[in-house]
Amino acid sequence: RTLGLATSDLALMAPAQIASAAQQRAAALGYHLVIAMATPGRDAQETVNELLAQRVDALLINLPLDATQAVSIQAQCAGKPTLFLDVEQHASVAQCQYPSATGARQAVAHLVALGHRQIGLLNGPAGSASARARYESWLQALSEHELAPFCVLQGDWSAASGYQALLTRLPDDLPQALLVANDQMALGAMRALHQHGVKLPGDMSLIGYDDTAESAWYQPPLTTVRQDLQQLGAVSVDRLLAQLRGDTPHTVPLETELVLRETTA
Ligand code: IPT
Repeated sequence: RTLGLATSDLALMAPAQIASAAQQRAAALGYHLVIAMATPGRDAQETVNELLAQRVDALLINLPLDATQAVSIQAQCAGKPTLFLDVEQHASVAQCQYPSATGARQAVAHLVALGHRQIGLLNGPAGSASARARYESWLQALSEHELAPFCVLQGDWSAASGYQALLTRLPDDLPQALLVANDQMALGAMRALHQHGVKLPGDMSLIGYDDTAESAWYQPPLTTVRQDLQQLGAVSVDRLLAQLRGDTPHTVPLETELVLRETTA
């Protein structure tokens, strides 16, 4: 009665909040959840091995993986149920992920409705399946309004990287609005904008992605694409247990939601 969670760095808010929810759900259902965290210089295989060595019965994999890597991790788990949370959508493995297309469309439609045409992007790291999916979805959504990105910046998910990315455009090479691949980078971006006297939302609009528990407490409170991380943690445990028992999982569809706060106008 032990489940494993292989996770991205828990210093990041989203994986931490997913792990917390998964832990609580597993405990409520009488399961132990052991966690193995990716660390620099250790590949996904080694992280998963740490769980297999602890004789877990089934595994949640919240590590950024392309399709080939995911299939080989699944093979490594030798018939134990696996469920992937951060994998290329076309991968032929069991997945539990929020689709990026809806969130991107919601965010772009909101900015276009506000009259913005110069829309910049702040991407997550190139090695992340979910970051690439968000980027592709933004491009698609922009093209549906006959737009191309005003600029494309990149960070590594951290607030510091969002801050650095904005410094490359400041003081005045800014879009009318910026779509950011996660709320932590948006936090750093907001700090850089504040330092240069750029007012949100008066001078620029900003939309994050995730809606972590902190995002309502930014100054100003962050408009963002919400993935319910609490729900993601709980639902992934439910689905993994259904796989373990051989039940057909009653699949709750996961849908993002645009949460309007105070960084867009
Ligand atoms: C994804 C978050 O959206 C992003 O902010 C970052 O924390 C990343 O995880 C870390 O890997 S959520 C994941 C389930 C795709």
